[in-house]
Parts: sequence; structure tokens; C-alpha cells
Amino acid sequence: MSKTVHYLKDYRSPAYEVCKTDLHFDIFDSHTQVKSRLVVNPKRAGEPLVLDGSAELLSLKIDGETVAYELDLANEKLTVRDVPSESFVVEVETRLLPQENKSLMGLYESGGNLFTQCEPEGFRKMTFYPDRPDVMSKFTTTITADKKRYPVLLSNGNKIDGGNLSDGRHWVKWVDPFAKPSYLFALVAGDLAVTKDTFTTQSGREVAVEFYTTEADKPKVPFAVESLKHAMKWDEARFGLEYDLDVFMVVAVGDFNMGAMENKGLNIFNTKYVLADSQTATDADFEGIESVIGHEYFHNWTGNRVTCRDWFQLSLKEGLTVFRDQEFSGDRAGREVRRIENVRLLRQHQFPEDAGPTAHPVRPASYEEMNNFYTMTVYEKGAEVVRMYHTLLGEEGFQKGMKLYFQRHDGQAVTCDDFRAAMADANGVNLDQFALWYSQAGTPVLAVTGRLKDNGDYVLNVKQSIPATPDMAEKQPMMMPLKVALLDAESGVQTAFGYQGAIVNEAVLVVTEAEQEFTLAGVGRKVVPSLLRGFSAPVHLNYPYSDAELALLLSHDTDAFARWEAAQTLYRRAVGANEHALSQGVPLPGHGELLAAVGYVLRADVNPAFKTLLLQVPSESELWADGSDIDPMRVYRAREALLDLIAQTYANEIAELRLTAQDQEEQGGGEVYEYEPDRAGWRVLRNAMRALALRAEPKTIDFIALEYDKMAQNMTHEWGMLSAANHHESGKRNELLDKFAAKFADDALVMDKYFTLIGSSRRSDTLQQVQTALSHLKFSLENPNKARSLLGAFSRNVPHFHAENGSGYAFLAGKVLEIDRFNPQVAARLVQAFNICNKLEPKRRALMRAELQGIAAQEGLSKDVAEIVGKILA
Ligand code: 0A1
Ligand code: ZN
Repeated sequence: MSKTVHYLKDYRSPAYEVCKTDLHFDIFDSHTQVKSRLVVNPKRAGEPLVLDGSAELLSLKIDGETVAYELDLANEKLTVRDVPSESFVVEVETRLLPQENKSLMGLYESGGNLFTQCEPEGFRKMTFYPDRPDVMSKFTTTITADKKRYPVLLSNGNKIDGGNLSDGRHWVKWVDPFAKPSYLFALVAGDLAVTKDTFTTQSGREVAVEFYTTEADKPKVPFAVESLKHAMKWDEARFGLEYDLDVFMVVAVGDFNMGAMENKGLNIFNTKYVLADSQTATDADFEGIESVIGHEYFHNWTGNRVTCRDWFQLSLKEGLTVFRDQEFSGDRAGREVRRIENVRLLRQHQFPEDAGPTAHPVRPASYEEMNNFYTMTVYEKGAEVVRMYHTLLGEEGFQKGMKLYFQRHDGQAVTCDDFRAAMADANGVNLDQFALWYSQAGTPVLAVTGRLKDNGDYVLNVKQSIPATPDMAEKQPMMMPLKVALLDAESGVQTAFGYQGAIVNEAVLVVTEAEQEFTLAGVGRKVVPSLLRGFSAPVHLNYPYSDAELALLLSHDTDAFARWEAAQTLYRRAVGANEHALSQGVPLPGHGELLAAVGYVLRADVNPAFKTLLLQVPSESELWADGSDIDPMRVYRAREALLDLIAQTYANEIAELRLTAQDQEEQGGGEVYEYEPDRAGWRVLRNAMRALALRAEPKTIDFIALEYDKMAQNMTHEWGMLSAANHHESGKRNELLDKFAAKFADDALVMDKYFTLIGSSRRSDTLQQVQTALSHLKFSLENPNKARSLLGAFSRNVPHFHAENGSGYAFLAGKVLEIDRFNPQVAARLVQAFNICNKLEPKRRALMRAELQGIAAQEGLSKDVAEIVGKILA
């Protein structure tokens, strides 16, 4: 297939705008017929009219007449050369086969019901249309279908009419009063139950809240409904933003490529982010639901009211909306722990992306397949970029910027530069240099040193560099906030200093140069700097701390991130030392200082969720982020050895802490297990201690097996026990998993957990168990949640995916090809497990490359997978 690359620099505004879009969907058992009527206005008359589309075209008319057109199937473009120079009407008729659509883009069937997914380019699978976000139009949607089979017919906006037709059919008409791009269109038709509630906005309007699920799933909906109402209230309180339609609908679907979708007034969600009760969802699942419900709801303003001019600007809505959902979750509960979790996510997934073959800036300069750009960089690094405005300008300044952004751009499709301009203009500051965060990929490195001058001033020297990425070799220094404080080197007490004419305990230094010095005045004593507090910029920070200085930060810093980071650095050093010893074939070091720090953490009086984070050793992917010639097994063994050492050294303390956590959790509410942040903190600690205990003493699996039924009234416990036992080589482990699968055979989301356990086990027979699971009655490669659970987990399972004989690579490559035939998006996500290829030691690199070459040579390969594989092999 010839490849087409789309470039940001080639952007041209649309030659034709669509003022009105009337859609008509006639749903039949065998097919769906779509009629569209567009009122089109030339902006540059004389240019050909180009529509995007790949559906089966039945007819095309302009002002009631059939016209000549050219169809370019490869590029999914329809061109009409001769069109009227003034406003005209385009009518298109297409025919769809939603039952056969396994890509889950456009109109597709799931569980007998019909759903759409249009972002980014799914609308063109249904009709021919200028399918680009800067064409905004007012939509009406009429749907007809059999009333028995499809009693519920939904689309965007307000339902204004409906009625019965002959032969058992019925119809409804929806009108969306807000102009929107085609990617925000949605339609749902089916036999669904509804859970209703209402929300009264701050201005006193009553909004109907409706959640659509299967009848059987209704009991699992209330938490999501509450989450939505919290989100609606929070957006009013913190951002002054109110909902704008009479109804807000959420529909849950079991087959969905992503988490959820913010279609105007009609959000469509993966069931994973709607359905929960304490028997089937973990505390982490509850937290995920609250944050994704928030995320999609917040898009109503940041994404829908103000949308993206083109897909290169995706982070305009995604970075901003992730920032907003992070703040929502932080304001709801556990801000500091949440912040650290966000940083971990970024480090585990975005840092490797930024250092690998698919690295791209927050605003990519080019793409082959847009679906490949729903990335950690666009979302998570994009959110960090938004957070930096917030750190630089403060809450008040940031809100001023938001206000101006909406004043200027409500109802428009705009760019990341427009957002930056609003932030700058509202605050009277110059943010020109900040633009580089949108155009330069790669994680910046800050090398910092500090010295106490004779006059008592403390001077921080900051050097920044940005590594080369495949798209760009030379980079310019960027503007970033570096939040700092100073701790007395003896007492660990925070020390005041003079900065910019004030005496402060903390300062935000604005880094702009390749090398820069900052003077913190009047310190006059030996201090340890606390740097990058709150993770104030998405960078690697190097400072030559001694282990003792890290221990001081860990025990005394008032910034939770900085404390956690001190522990992370100690762990990283310890794993590094183990790796070195393993490569030299000498005994592993004793790690006295690290163990002392862990001992301190185990005893420390800190909240249990934070304690759990402090005890977490960085994952392999964080540890080898910037490595080369990586031997994954050596990193794995070095890390495991450290965990074993910790578990054995502190076996008693761990057992004790497990009991404390149990007591505390039970004190919080006796036998009733509900999600509740404080108790969730004790449970997460209890589970972490359980895993460490089992590591130190494999025999405790008997204890788990014994107490399993008693404990298993709550998924957080059940999950904690199973994930601890999951690596055990005994038959007991298999029995526990079999029992779990039998107990939850009819619960699709819990079965996802079962398949995740199978895929992530370190047992020696894991590949074989994964292969067996593929033909499990409840497994389906066509369901993205299932494919991700089993295969995604396997691709992160270091000892098995990176098996020395290449069996893990070959297995995954085979599945990528199989999935690619029907769902390129899911295949393209999975194949990114191979991103590490060129950083591996030569033997594994060769094995991986051979698999990648096999994939690349496949006839009919999707452009989704071709783009990723092409970049790795380049
Ligand atoms: N805008 C959604 C993400 C999304 C993107 C593509 C999809 O197509 C399969 C679905 C959802 C969000 O940020 O939540
Ligand atoms: Zn989003």
C-alpha cells in the first residue's frame, strides 16, 4: 500500500462549510440505510468539493440532480469538480452493514445493539462528508427501526419528536442546537435499560441524567451516576462551567476500542468505566470510573464547545481535559497520592514513548494514521504542559486564561497556539518560548548542582538539554517551572530564603536557558535542595545527591512528590547496583542504606496509600527507559532480587503492617464493603503487604487458599489475593484462578481480570496458559477488552514476552496480524510492545526485528500497524 503522510504545515481551511446537516438512519435487520442532506456554503467557490467517505454509495445529488464525481477509494475521497458557486444542497445515500463491522469505528453492532464511534475519522464510514473537525454544523438526526428490537433510539441533543410507523417500526427525531464537527456525532439503537436522575445547575436549570445499560447491569450504575453529578458540580465550582443541554446521556457498551467518547450530549462508554459494585470492581476501578466520567463530561466545554481546528491539535482538548480530570480527582480525594500516580503513569508509558521510535511532540507535525496519535504524549504529557501554565500563572491567572479562551473561541475550532495566546494575554505575560513544548519531542534533562557561597547565598546551576528524537536532532531550550525549596542539611527542616525580593519557603524558578544560575539569598547554612517539587515539569532531573541526602528528603520533605522521588532514586540505584553485580557474576550488594530507608517507610506515620507508593520499586520499563543494549532478564532479576531482599529483611514488620491495615480497614465500616477513599488506602496497603509476605514465604499461599472464601466478598481483596498468588508455581494457584473464573463466568469485566492474571503470571507455563485461554469460552479476540487483558498483559510480562528463545515475540506478532485483519486500532496498540526493539541487546533485537519484518511484509496490512512497524524498523 502506498503511504500518505499528512503534515501540519499543509493545513488549509475548508473550501466549503456545511451550515446544516440532516441525517436519516433507517435501521433494518440486514443493513442500515443512511440519507444525509447538507446545506453547503462555498468559502472558496471554484474549488472542487471534496468529501471523505468509504461507505457503499447509493446516490449523490446536488440541488436535486445527480452529478458526476470521482471516487478515490485508497484515500477515501469523493470529488465533485463542478459545483454551484453559491449555497447548495448535497444529498447522499449510503448502505452500511454494521453487523460485519469489527473495527468498532463508524456504525457497529455489539450485543445486538447498534453504536457509533466517529472520532477521529469514523463518520466517513457512514456517509460522505467533509469529515474534519473545523467543519462545524448543526445536526438533526431521524432514526427509524423496528420498535421491539430497537426500542431505544438515541442521538445528540434533544429529542423533539417521534412516533409509530406501520409494520412495527417507530421513529424519533433529535436536534442538536450546538454546531459541532462530525467526530462528535453519535447514534445508539437497541434494547437498553435506563437509569434516570437529575442535576440542577448553578443557574437553576434541571438537567435530565440518563445512563443506558443492559437490564442486568442496572445495579452497577449508581456509582457512575454519582460521579457524573460530582463532576457537573465541580466544573461549576472550580471552572464556572455549566452544562448546556436539557439531557446528558451515557451509554455503556462492551465492545469499545478506547475508554469512552465525549459525543455531544450522548457519551458512549466502555462498560469498564461505567459499571461497578464492590463485588466485581476494585477500589482502583471505582477511581477509574470517577475520573473517566469526569474526563468525558469536562470535554463538553474543552473539546465540544471549543474544538480542534485539525487533528494535529488533538492535545488542545485532550491535554487540557486530562489536566481537568486530574484536578477533579485530586480535589475529590488524596491529591498528593493522585499526583504521584499521574507521574508514575507518565514515567512508565510516556517517557519510553518519548525516547523511542514513535516519539512525537505534543502537537505532532505529521501522521499517517490519526488513530495512532491517541497517545500518552498527546494526553499525559499534554496534561503536564497545561499544568505548567497553571504552575507558572497560579490558579487565578490560569482561570483568567480559561475565561479569555472561552470568550474568544466558544463555538470555534482552534489551535494550541490560540490556547497559549489566551493564557499569555489574560495575564500580560510573554509565553512565546513556551510554544516549544508543542513542537519538540523528547523528555528534557535538567542537570542541577548547588553551592553555598561565602556570603551565605545558595546558588543553583541548572543545565537543560533535550535528547534528539527521530523527527528532530537539534532542540532549543524550553521554558519551564522548577519548583524548589531548601531543607536544613542537619535537621531536615525547611529553610527560608530570599528570592525576587521576598523571603519565601518555596519558589518557582522559571528556567529558560540552556544553562542558568538562580540565587536563593541569605541561606547561610548547609542545605539539601528539594527540586522539581510536585513534579513541576515533565523532565528527568539529575542532582548529585548522596544516599544520605536522599534519606533526609524521604523522611523530612514537606512535598509528597519529592519524598516519593527520593525513595524512587534510592530504589533505582539499588537495582542498578544489582544489575552490575549480576553482569559481573559477583554477589549482590547488601543495600544497608536502602534497607534503612525502607525500614523508616514501614514505620512512618503517613497515610496508607502514600506508604504503599513509597514502597513501590520502579517498574522495569521505568528502569530501562533510556538504556541501550538492554538485557530485559537482567533488569528483571535485579529488581526481583531487591524485592526479595526487602520482603525477607522486613518479614515481621510486613506481617504486622498487614494486620494494622486489616484492623484499620475493618474499623472503617465493619462488614459492609463500599468504595471509600480512606478505606481504599488501607486496602491497597494490605494487598501490597500480602504480596510481599507471599514473596518472603511461598507457603503462605496455603493461608490465602484457606481464607479465600471468607475474604472474597469484595473484589479489591479478591484481586489482592489472586495477584499475589498469581506467580506461584503450585497447583493451588491454578485452583484459585479456576474457582475465580467459574464464579464470575457471566461477568465480562471480571473475566477481563481473569485473563489479565493469566497474561501477567511469571509462572513457567504462562505462554502455554495464555494459548489455552485464547480458546476459553469467555474469551474473544474481537472484544478489545479481552484482547488487551490477555495479550496486553502478556506483552508487559518481562520474563515471558522477552523469553530468550523469541517465543514471546513470535506469539505476539502472530496475534497482531490476526487482529489487524478486523481491528487495526487494537493491533496497532499491541504492536507497540515492540517499540523497545532497537534498545535491546543484539540477540533479542535480531529476534524482534525478524518478527517486525514478518509483520511489515504481510499483504493487506493496515496503515495503523504499518506506520508503527515502519517507524521501529526505520
Ligand atoms: N476522545 C476520547 C478518546 C477516543 C478516541 C478515539 C476513539 O475511537 C475509537 C474513542 C475514544 C477521549 O479522550 O476520551
Ligand atoms: Zn479525552
